[in-house]
Amino acid sequence: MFTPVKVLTVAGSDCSGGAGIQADLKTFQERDVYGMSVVTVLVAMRPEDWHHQVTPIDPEIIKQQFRTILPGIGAAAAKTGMLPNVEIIRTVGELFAEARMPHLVIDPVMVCKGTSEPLFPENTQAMLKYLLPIAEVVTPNSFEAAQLAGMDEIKSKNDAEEAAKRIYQSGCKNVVIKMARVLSDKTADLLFDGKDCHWLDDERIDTKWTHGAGCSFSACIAAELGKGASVKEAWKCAHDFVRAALKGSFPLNKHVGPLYHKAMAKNV
Ligand code: PXL
Repeated sequence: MFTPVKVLTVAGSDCSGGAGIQADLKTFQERDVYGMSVVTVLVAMRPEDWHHQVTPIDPEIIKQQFRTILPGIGAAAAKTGMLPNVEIIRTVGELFAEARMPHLVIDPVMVCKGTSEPLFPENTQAMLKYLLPIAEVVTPNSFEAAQLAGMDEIKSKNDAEEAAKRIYQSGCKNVVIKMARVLSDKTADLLFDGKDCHWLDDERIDTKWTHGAGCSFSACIAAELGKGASVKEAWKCAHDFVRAALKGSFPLNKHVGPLYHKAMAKNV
């Protein structure tokens, strides 16, 4: 009998299918782990302008879903995505602390592409308090990293290293900062493991269809950690997986376009 590695995402539903739990479950499938989900928020988009309408789920219902999986089933690793308010961040943090989750990846989602204003600034403090201390890896983009580090902006690799060191003080074991939009025609990913800064440098992939890249990246790290990879191996795998999927990304309509999650497997 085949028993797959089981991995959990605690995240929002993006009904367009490109980000959130939908992206996470597609990533889990591609990385050959069994995916499970706890839905924290429902996101719908207005067809005219793609304005995001965000409906948080009652924390009691989040608890019911969570307990179905932990302790009800068990999971080798987990990730979090969009957690829309302080109460939900605290609830999820307490549930994971109680469950003693061995491999927890925190994707500190603060904005959706296409919406410029931060979702809820007070959430940053709650993430620092309830989630980062129990995280094995935290995966902010440059905007989220600046918020978590209390810096104005991240404009260079030096800024990113400074932010990573500050974020590390919150108790997480590893900080990954995605620099996709910062370095003119280049892109780079930083991993700070508490001792050393490691960089993966690349040419930027020229596409505007990047919806769900961050979600898929953190989901891939969680899947690989669940299968027993080291943090460095999981980070490199996620970097390659998302780059391949970005090369195959496509538009859904004039507003949004997701990654092609099968790109790596099909070698397109
Ligand atoms: O890409 C950030 C993100 C995460 N989670 C959900 C989303 C979005 C952006 O639309 O809808 C549920």
